[in-house]
Amino acid sequence: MDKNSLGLPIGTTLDRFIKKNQDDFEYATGELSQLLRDIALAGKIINREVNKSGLLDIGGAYGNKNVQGEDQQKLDVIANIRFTRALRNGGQVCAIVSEEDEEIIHLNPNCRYVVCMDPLDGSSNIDVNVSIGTIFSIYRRISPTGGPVQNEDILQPGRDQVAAGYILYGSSTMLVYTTGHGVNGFTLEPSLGEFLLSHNNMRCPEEGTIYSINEGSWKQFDESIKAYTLWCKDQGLTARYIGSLVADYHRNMLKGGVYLYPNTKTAPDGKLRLLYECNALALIAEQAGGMATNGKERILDINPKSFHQRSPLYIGSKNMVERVLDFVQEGVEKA
Ligand code: AFP
Repeated sequence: MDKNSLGLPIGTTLDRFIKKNQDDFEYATGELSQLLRDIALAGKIINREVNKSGLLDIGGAYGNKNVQGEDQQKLDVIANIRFTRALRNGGQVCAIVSEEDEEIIHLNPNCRYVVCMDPLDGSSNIDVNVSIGTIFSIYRRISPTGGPVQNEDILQPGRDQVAAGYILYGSSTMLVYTTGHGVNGFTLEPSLGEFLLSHNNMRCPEEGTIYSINEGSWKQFDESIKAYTLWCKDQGLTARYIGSLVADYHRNMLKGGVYLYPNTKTAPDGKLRLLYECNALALIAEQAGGMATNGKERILDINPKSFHQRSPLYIGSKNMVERVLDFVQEGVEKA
């Protein structure tokens, strides 16, 4: 029987897996375990909404713009509401930073955990029935419980995440997460409504053949990124780009590949958000043996300055990310 590092077989329910994980930590209080269960519950609710989005009048733009100035989709708004409600009702979270809200959402000040999330990433793919995802990062607050949450509780480097993960709404729905002891993936069994362990101790191949970048932005790229992309073609690598970070990342983690969202002429800090996109995936990548960098430093070592800060991202198979770095750093030397 296939066993993971906790000695639990494939098919184990997420609940049981979380409980066993908790039992292995002497001083665990169960709060983080409950929080992970709350996130899984919210994920099931979003999954239900996503699956019927073509049937109900919830697809399409909402008419508002989010803090990034992008059109909000109705499902983005629904996912944000559902997640916030699940975390509020679960009672383990003192504050949320969400892609959809400019300000911190303050919850129970007596709780120890902060959540940064993108409730529905890749939302321009909703209306065309293509994979989308939820991304979450969990931090322990620094300021004492009882008082209001401070900026320092949110603006922590990614290496201080206590847990991180994503939910991929794809050909099946998967929850992938880490608490810093490897990465495990759970597939939703829809008839049971349970996430079951399907991918234990996930590892990202060190080398791969896939590169993922929006080449439509070619004219905006630095010369080093253009050179890297040409090198990929020269090597006969395979280009794959969905435009949903979670889906692109997940494929590359399983098959071996690199995802690039560089800084461009029009977006000098790139597009992706450090706190609720890059950090979570960077922790998962490293825990799976992969690598994540902004071209200058490890993503997990960046000290965030603002909630909605953007960052370039190069992530995936270790050797492939290192090769991107060679090009980027050579470009810096030439400049
Ligand atoms: P949307 O949520 O606006 O679709 O953005 C998705 C995303 O943040 C990330 O999931 C994609 O990898 C990336 O943006 C795609 O950006 P480009 O359209 O510029 O390639």
